[in-house]
Amino acid sequence: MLEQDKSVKEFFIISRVYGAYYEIYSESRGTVRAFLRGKLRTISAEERHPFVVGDRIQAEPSSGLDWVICERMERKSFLTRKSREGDTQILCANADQTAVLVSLKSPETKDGFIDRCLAAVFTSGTKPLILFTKLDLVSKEEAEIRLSVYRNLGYRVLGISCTTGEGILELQEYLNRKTTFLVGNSGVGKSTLLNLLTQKQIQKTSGVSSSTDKGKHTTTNSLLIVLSDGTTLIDSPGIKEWGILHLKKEEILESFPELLSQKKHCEESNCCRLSSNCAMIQALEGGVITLERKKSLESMLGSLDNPHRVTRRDRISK
Ligand SMILES: Nc1nc2c(ncn2[C@@H]2O[C@H](COP(=O)(O)OP(=O)(O)OP(=O)(O)O)[C@@H](O)[C@H]2O)c(=O)[nH]1
Ligand SMILES: [Mg+2]
Repeated sequence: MLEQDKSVKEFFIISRVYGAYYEIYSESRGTVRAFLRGKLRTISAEERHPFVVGDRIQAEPSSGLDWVICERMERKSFLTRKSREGDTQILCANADQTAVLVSLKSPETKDGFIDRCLAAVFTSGTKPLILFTKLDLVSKEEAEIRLSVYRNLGYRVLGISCTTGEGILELQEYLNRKTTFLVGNSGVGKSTLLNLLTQKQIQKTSGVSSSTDKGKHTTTNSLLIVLSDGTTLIDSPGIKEWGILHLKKEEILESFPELLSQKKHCEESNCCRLSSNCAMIQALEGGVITLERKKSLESMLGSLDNPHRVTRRDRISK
């Protein structure tokens, strides 16, 4: 009897999270619906996101076609954001890499936004990949100027167009048999890319607003899709602002490659907590970083110092 109990548990990956239930996937079962076991529901009340897309879990069959989630495996990576309101959100678990999608035009993705994403990716256990999308909307020269900033810093950078297919074959090599989390501001083309790579219209997409030049927040739940060769993609809702309050000051500095590379000049092997001897601080003041990137870094550090900054919008709404 005991033997039989053990054998009914099966491994799955969480592929979508709804309020009250989950969709879980395994190669043999495909996608099925699941609920949390009672005991796990109490854990879930304490930890805000104990089960997220990408989590590896064990589940057993329940009544009807549903399954019950019994256990979560240890996460090998996870991507976090923490907003000014103090909310910590885990966006996905166990991805090998995070593809930060940056739209070259319509909507605009600012470098400051990219740097915040890259700082969060830096501590996540996933490798960054920067995908500049909508290559068809700008000239080669314009694209090259933006791509080269991050390529010269040592990032893996690729320009793609879902409209013309440019860069897609090369991208597939980067994605091959890995789990990739697709992230970016609304309208950059995350779902369009997922549909193109799966060759199915799985996700709804919609045009960018002509009045604001912003995306319409079409995707509302993350979705994990496994292709026939095991390549796994996770589409996610557009991010307005990537709160980085979960990061320490030294982690933010280290997420800038031009500063991280200076750490070899540090006298102490452990971080000196950014004293005046810190090689990264000295490099920052010595000008190894461009003015634009220094500004972006200072804005990130500023949001740590002043997490409850009152914005103009807050004042108006009071
Ligand atoms: N010209 C051009 N348009 C594109 C490209 N990729 C996507 N689009 C368009 O951009 C718009 C937004 O695409 P989505 O895939 O919905 O964007 P998203 O990132 O999933 O947006 P959210 O779900 O709101 O986060 C759609 O009208 C797409 O057709 C591209 O390579 N070139
Ligand atoms: Mg989408």
